[in-house]
Amino acid sequence: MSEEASNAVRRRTFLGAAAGALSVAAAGCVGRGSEDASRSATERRTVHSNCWICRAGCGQAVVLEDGEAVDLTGVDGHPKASAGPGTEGTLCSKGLAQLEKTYNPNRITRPYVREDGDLRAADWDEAIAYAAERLEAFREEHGPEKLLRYQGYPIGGEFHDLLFRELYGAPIQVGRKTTCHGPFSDSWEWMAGYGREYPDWRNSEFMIAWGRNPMESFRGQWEPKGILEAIEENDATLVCIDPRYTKTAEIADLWIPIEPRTDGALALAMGHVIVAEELYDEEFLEEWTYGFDAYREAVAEATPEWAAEITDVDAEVIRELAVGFAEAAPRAVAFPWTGLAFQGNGFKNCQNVHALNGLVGSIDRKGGTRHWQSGFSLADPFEKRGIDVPANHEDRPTPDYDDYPYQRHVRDLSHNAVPAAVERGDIRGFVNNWSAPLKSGNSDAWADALEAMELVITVDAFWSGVSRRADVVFPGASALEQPFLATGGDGAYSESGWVSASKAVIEPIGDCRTDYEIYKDLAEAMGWGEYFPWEDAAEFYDEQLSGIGLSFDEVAERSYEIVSDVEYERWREDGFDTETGKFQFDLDVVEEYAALAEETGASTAPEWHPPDDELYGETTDEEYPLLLTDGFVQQLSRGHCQALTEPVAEYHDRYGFGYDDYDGNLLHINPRDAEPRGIETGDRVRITAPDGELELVAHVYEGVRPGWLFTVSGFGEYSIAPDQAGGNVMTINAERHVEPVSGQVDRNHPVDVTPVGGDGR
Ligand SMILES: Nc1nc2c(c(=O)[nH]1)N[C@H]1C(S)=C(S)[C@@H](COP(=O)(O)OP(=O)(O)OC[C@H]3O[C@@H](n4cnc5c(=O)[nH]c(N)nc54)[C@H](O)[C@@H]3O)O[C@H]1N2
Ligand SMILES: Nc1nc2c(c(=O)[nH]1)N[C@H]1C(S)=C(S)[C@@H](COP(=O)(O)OP(=O)(O)OC[C@H]3O[C@@H](n4cnc5c(=O)[nH]c(N)nc54)[C@H](O)[C@@H]3O)O[C@H]1N2
Ligand code: SF4
Ligand SMILES: [Mo]
Repeated sequence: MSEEASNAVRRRTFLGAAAGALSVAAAGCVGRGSEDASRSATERRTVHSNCWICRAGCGQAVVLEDGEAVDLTGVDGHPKASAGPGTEGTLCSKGLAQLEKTYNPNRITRPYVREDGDLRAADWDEAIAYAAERLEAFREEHGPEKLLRYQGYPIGGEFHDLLFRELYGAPIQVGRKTTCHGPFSDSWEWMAGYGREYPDWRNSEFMIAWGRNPMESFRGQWEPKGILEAIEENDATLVCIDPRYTKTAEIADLWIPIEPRTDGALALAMGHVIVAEELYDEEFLEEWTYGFDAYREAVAEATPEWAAEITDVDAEVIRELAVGFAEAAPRAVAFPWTGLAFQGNGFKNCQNVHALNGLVGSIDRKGGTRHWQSGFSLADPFEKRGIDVPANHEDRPTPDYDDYPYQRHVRDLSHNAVPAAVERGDIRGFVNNWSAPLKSGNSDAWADALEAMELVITVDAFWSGVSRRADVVFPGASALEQPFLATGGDGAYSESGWVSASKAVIEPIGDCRTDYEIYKDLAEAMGWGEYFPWEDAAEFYDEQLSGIGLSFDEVAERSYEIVSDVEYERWREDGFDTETGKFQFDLDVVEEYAALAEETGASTAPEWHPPDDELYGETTDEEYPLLLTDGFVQQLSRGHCQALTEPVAEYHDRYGFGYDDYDGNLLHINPRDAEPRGIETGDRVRITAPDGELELVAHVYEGVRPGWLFTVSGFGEYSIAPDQAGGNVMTINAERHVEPVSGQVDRNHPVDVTPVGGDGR
């Protein structure tokens, strides 16, 4: 390799992340080396892959040495790894940690089956035969509808669906909408008619990261880079609304450490100003919206002074924020995500934030929100081969959804309703693909439920609360070990659709297998081999890509391809895919929501509901005066990197924390809450809540709002962290912690904190 090329692969970190590769290579865990790689065993060479840690799929160049991956960098110009055409490709520190992940000594590298109560190692033939037999017996005894499907962000998710939904016939999956984004995406879908929006940061002039932290929790490098470019080149304003001082807050023009869960009130007050001062987009409102009268009525009394009392944001600041946003529109975007989605009153809060974009007409417009669409369709490999896939999951009996109205009207099971469904006997088995559900909601009840289930099958790379309780554990291949295909209309190329593909660049470690192989082998053992005729996933992807005249090999060779133009303002031609064909401020026309509202008394109109201990989340009181939630930092994923040394060390370094004695998550607590409780940085503290308690180590810090506590998810009991270090906040979560419209887990917990050990405790 030329010196220039080898230098090229060294410039690699974004956001100051440390390099993590070398210590891994030194650890001596060597891959077997792929066929391809072993031919050039004595050379270094660079091949393409895609990072899948945060499921963004940043294109990466992987340096192979003797068949082992030794270095990584982003691919220049890649829609996810760069800021756009001609710009440098980079990976974040989590992406770089893939080397450590791949060669991590704690990885599960062979199948396991349960025998006489214990898990024991098995070979593949035995594990597949055992799983197939147990699945068949389960179906005969209980019916396929008693098997619950669950997926994280797997690479071969469609093959899991094919096997367990279409062929086996299991109708129910607990999806992302009750663990990640239900309130945010349901409200958007009902208002704008499409499931996902994304901010057109790069072209924006006024960006509100609203309960979002895109400088740390980005979906590909294009997001933070787009924001930085918008600031530099468009002189854009960035506002961060977050009770935590994040990296987004650090670079923002305005940081608003709002009183948690009052976001909907702030949004209504901004709407009040925009309506009162007639700063809205008149043409858009008249021609393209439904329910503006209801909106006008909802904001009539919602003055900045009213909201100031609720939100702890100065009325003048609210006015300035509203005017700045409206004046920059349509190049203005207010974008919420998990900060609002994880609230018990999150649906209403998201509805009110989305409404602001409608009010100023920044819908699918340059610099506003963007419709997540690719502008092209791939071919259907089943159709190409004349394979008629059955839909055995259809018309299966579903459980009796008496417990919660959202289950009757909006979606099947919520994550938090699973343990009760198991207790009732509605669910008796579980197939899991790359997910760690025991950090996502009522985890103690979930752990008991997994133990009570008759059959648990999982694909995972590490020992987690699920894999430890499984009857069959299949060791999955990581991103470097699998072929990959992603398509997107979200990325650095705001006006283009793209595909990105890569081959497996190393052979799976140990006895690990790709997702496709696992599901194909299982299907064959169950008599469904005809539905998996492809040699490997690469062949399947190749047939998909033939629909746009590309081959898998050529895209993998180049890493990505721009394949379509995606115009803005598609609604001008197509209208909105909603009940009224328009952007909807009032959701009374949405049948499922109207039915739910009638039953619960929730309004479909844009309103704000405070937490009320009944429907919309719990309130703090004298016994539990502080509010605790968890989330992400740049260095870690939700529950994916906690087994790795480098990302955890980088996270601790960031807060100046010595990590020799403690490998877990830190409890960020404001000095005003810490001092009266005698808590100092480094102290072990006990968090008590109505439904349990947990221990963490305190980090006393001005960067969280008084009265509010924050930690990082994915540590502690049931996690993949070595020795389950740290604390799992979801051990204090309970079935009732659910947002009432979407069924999403509510992750806001009233708690108190005391130092461990002192004062007789
Ligand atoms: N408490 C709490 N819970 C949350 C969140 C939170 O902030 N706090 N966030 C929520 C959100 S937004 C989301 S999207 C979900 C995500 O939740 P999940 O989809 O469950 O994702 P992860 O927790 O990252 O866990 C992924 C699992 O994949 C495994 N894994 C890692 N690498 C590989 C691999 O290469 N191959 C295979 N086969 N397996 C692998 C890990 O061991 C882990 O068990 O979590 C939600 N749950
Ligand atoms: N580093 C990293 N990046 C990721 C992921 C990851 O695991 N790690 N996961 C990916 C996934 S699955 C997702 S869903 C996205 C999520 O992307 P984001 O939604 O941007 O993720 P968070 O960092 O959780 O941002 C939510 C912010 O809301 C704040 N918040 C909490 N409560 C409130 C409140 O009441 N009001 C307001 N206004 N703010 C509040 C939190 O302090 C937090 O900073 O990130 C993606 N990118
Ligand atoms: S943003 Fe980071 S973790 Fe996510 S895909 Fe890109 S490199 Fe991987
Ligand atoms: Mo997520």
